[in-house]
Amino acid sequence: MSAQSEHAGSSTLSLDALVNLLEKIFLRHGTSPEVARVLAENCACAERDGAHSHGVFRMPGYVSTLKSGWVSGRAVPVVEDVASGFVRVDAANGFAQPALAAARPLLVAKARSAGIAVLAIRNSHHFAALWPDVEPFAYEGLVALSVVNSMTCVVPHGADRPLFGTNPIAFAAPRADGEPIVFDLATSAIAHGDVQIAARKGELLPPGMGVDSLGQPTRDPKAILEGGALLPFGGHKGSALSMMVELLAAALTGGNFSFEFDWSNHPGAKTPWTGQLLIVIDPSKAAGQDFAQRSQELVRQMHGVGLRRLPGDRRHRERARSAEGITLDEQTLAQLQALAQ
Ligand code: NDP
Ligand code: PYC
Repeated sequence: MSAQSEHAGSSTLSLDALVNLLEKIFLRHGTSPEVARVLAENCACAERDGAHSHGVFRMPGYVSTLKSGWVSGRAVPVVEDVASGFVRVDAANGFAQPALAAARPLLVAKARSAGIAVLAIRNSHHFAALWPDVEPFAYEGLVALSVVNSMTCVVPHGADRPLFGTNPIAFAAPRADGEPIVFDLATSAIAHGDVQIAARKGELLPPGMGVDSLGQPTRDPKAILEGGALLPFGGHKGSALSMMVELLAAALTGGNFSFEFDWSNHPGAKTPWTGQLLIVIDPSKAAGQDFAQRSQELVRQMHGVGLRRLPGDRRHRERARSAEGITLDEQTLAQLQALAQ
């Protein structure tokens, strides 16, 4: 397939062509080549997998944030080997993904030797989907869990004002005959990115996602974005998980809680300045049968009781479809090309 083909109203790009275009945008806005590559791959892979709230939709936000001086696009993460099962990274006010990339070899070596290892990233900005951070570990036979906190926009269950971020949790585990088992979910009823997309399209949200500036339930995404707030998923249960994410991703790493940073002096800043935690486990150290066989058996049983869709199935279907190329509408492609100029 050629790098780009055109159809009425849309263009289809190969993954490489999209990565190259996004990389150009990051470089054009002052990031180092290393940061540009990592973020471009992350964002292009989200688009490829149909994770639209964190695909190319995010590029204008990355650009306005870089322009605002809020984040350092040339940060060099500082990796610290602090204990047999603990790695710390100071992302130096840069993005979390390059910090993870810098610490990854040490983290994996520790997980394999100690059976478990923690990576605590602080002073970092995460503006992306979380599954790309955990899925690669499962392809290497490891189990991985990650949490990241974001920006105050979620009302804790039982409270009347926002405090928590949308705080996602992602998990990945290998399985014997198939793609790894991966889920990645915001602890808010809906991701902030999806509220922005609904507002742009002029669509109403399902009930129970958020409140307006007076704290009244609303289905209007604009009312949520303009002074309103989101609710946790699952009432007190999602709220407890969101609290846990604040503790693990911020308190434990040395990063900011979602309510602790103030970007008001940086108009255009969109990336939360927080922290991220990863826990990686080597299941070969565990008792019992091979873990990947056991997870395969669990999936078999789930299918046996009628389950049609595992978390991750939709993404992998989209990924397979994107082997033919990633389709962008003309307006989106033109916007990306303009950002690269
Ligand atoms: P979704 O609710 O769309 O999906 C959550 C998970 O559930 C996914 O693993 C999804 O798999 C799976 N899933 C969805 N529907 C079903 C179903 N019917 N049956 C089985 N599994 C299902 O995601 P969210 O809206 O909660 O989050 C969207 C993204 O936003 C995430 O990638 C998250 O990391 C990101 N985010 C990032 C933040 C940050 O600070 N960086 C903050 C908040 C969110 P599949 O993917 O295959 O559909
Ligand atoms: O979609 O909630 C979200 C989000 C916050 C930060 C990055 N994405």
